[in-house]
Amino acid sequence: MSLHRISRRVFIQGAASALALSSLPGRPAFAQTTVRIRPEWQEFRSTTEYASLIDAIRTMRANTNAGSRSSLQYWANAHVNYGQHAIPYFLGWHRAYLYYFEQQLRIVSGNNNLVLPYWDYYRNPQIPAEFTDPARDNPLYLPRTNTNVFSALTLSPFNPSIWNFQRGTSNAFEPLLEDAPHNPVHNIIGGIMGTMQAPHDLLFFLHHANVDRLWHAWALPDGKGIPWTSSPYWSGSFRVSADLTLPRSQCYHPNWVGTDYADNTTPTALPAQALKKGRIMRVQAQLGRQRGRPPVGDFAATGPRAIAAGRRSIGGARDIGLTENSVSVQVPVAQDADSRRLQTLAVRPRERPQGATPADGYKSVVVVLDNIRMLPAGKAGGFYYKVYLNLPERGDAAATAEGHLLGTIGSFEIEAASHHAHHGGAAQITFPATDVLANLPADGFRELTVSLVRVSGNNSPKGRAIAIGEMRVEVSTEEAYDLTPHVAPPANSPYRR
Ligand SMILES: [Cu+2]
Repeated sequence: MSLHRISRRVFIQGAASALALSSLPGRPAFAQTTVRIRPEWQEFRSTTEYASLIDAIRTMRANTNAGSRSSLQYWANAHVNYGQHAIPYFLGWHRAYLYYFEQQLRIVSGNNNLVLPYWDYYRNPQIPAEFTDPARDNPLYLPRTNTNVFSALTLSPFNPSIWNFQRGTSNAFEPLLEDAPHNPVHNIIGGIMGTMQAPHDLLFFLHHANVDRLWHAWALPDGKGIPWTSSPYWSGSFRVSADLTLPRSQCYHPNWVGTDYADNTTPTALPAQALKKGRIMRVQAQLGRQRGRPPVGDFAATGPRAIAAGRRSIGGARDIGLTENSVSVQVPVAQDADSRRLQTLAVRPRERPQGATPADGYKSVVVVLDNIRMLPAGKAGGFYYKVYLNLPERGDAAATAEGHLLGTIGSFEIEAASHHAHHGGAAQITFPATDVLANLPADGFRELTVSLVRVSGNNSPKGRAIAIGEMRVEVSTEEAYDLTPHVAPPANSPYRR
């Protein structure tokens, strides 16, 4: 297999340098002439580059000068201060970030052939053994809460219906991939991986190389719904750190940052751990077959009210504590007008009768987790929650759960939200719910139920781990669907070759 890899590398290097990349309209003038193949960890560890990577990480961990690009602290700070999470460009920003970090690895190691390997947890969800050996001189070892990420995995982003790219659109890949497996891999591992300081753990970079690979694999062969580089979407630059920027458009395709992957296929099945003790684990969570939704907790209701311009709460509940047990939260819809709004919004724009527009200018529904924070029992991470809307009360909730899923929450998302909140402000996590609502049977909408299904690893904590000040359902004047027609990339796109 390495023979194949080497010949491919040589071919790509030759092909790329022979092409006058900058002469094509819409294609940015980038100087990348070498495309290096990032291998999977199991292959990488037997290459001569392995020792260079270990050396570089040992050096960068020992360097405590946060102002130096040769310290891991520099990269952790860049991620904390400039990382884009739960907002547009999650994938593009991290591609730029890996590009510069990989260059730094080459500088620190002095090995110009060094590349970042990726960890394909869809093949092996167990953290590679090199990372879990607690020997004092092992620069890859850090204390982590769990060592297997099987329960973080999902095939949802690779469903053929997921064709759009940008968030704010239905069927969009970027927010879906960020939501899972990206966030839950951070959360299930826990320790520093469950925080914004995650780049202290080399596993962060293997995880993100895999996320980047999955993006490219999904986009093949035709670029799917990724806007072409002439779109305003790609104008401007990413700020990667205090002193590094990269044109956004350069992150359209991995070759433009000098990267390709040993395997460019999307996962088609969950790994073997899916079959434990002869039993198929269906939603990898506590949603058992024939069990219905988790029991409804006893929470104080909050009333409907205006939240901000264009945002209205139609009801909620306050002081919700999340433990190792799953729980459902009931949201009464007290006002008839709000029930009617939900009824209107539960029909996708293309399926609405002609002329029917959402009442009062409200165009979307969101579920807001306001003033959400980690409690001491949850600080070491190692768990997350899947958030569902209106799971069936009885019967096989697991069978249809996918269509009810709003997203996931764990320490990683909560910390990211805290960074976005202004000084002393409350962290808020918002899940788009319009498209999920449109999947539900229209039942009058007198009440909504949000279920928080706990997903644990082998070593996850017990007790109150997360507190939510208020969970509420809001209608908003923001558009839930992108109805602009998609323009296919031109013939000179690397996704058209
Ligand atoms: Cu990440």
